Amino acid sequence: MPDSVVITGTGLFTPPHSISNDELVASLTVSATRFNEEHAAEIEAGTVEARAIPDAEFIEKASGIRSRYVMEKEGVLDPDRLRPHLPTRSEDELSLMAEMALPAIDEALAQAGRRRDEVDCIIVGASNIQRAYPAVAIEIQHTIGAGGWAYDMNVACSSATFSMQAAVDALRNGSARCALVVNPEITSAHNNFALRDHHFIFGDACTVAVLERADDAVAAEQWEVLRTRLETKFSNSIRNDFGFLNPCEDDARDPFELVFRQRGQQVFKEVVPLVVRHIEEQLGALSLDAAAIRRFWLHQANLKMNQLIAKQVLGRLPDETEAPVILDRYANTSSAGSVIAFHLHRGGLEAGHLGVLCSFGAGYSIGSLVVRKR
Ligand code: CO8
Repeated sequence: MPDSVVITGTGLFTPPHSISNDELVASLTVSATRFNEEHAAEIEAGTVEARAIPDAEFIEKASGIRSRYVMEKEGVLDPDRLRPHLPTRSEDELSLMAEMALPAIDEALAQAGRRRDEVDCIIVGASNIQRAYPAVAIEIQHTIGAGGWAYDMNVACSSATFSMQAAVDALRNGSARCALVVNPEITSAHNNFALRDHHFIFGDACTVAVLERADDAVAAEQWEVLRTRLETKFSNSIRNDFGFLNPCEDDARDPFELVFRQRGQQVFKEVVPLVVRHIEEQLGALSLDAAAIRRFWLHQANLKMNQLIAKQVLGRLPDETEAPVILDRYANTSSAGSVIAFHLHRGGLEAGHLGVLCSFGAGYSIGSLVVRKR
């Protein structure tokens, strides 16, 4: 097929610091206990709400998460701070998001058998971009000596699949020949670690995928994109109000009250049926039965959620090779999650085998690709 597009390589940057549930719970326990002692009188009078004490057992049971990687650990675990130390960089220094992307880009390009200067399209997709402009994607393009064009986009946890569809479209219409989809997620900087309901959910990572026209591809391993599908449906159940209007608002709000928040149970209930229907329609359009799919690389937010989605799509519980789990070690890395699963768990599949890469999250947004190993 002349307009066939293939994924020819993937790369992963895993930050150097891991935080276990026990470590996270210990620091928030100190912080919450201290707060409650300091505000004992107001709490007693009912004018201040006591802070809840977290529980490591709850976290693993409710989510399947055991640990997460972060760009900086000491600040997150400091009970007086509860957020990473990320020193200000000058304009002459590489931005943090570009820096974490470089090792993943090189790994992905090596798999694809491509040089940095052969890239002519870079799309950075993430749930938060560290500045409005110049685009981090353009900074990466400049740093690696790529040609063509680059831009940033944000569709929260679905940023990877949405940017992959954009890359597929660009390759098919001839506006690019070698596209990089880069998903640098520094979730630790937009999570409120003081909130018991949210402090355990996220982790940092960066993934990269190389996409090319099948005619051009030289990689030893290639995954043909049979179909992409994107879907959005407005919801306030996952929200982040941090933005450029904040300093102009008349009622100033604490920046850490503005970052990520969600109604987790509602998200779970509403998103599972949407994703199941999305995958069924995606497979239906290709006249494929779910039984034909060897692997589901799903968004990594919650283990029970993924088991339920896979169970409803397959009609039975998946085994661990069919719907690989990486959230136990990485937690929810937003858009990077399903790509990490694809990167680490696509071994053992043979030519002709089919898989589905699917992400879902804030917006709501759902994106998926059906791929076939060549
Ligand atoms: N320790 C002890 N108890 C806790 C803790 C904790 N750490 N956290 C909550 N509890 C308590 C609650 O307060 C509640 O207490 P009570 O019954 O007294 O009210 C009780 O435990 C039960 O809480 P929940 O009902 O919230 O527990 P759930 O079983 O629903 O599990 C989950 C919570 C794990 C969050 C679950 O609801 C879930 O995973 N839902 C799906 C969420 C999801 O997929 N979200 C997608 C978000 S990602 C995205 O798209 C945004 C991208 C932006 C990235 C932003 C990066 C920062």
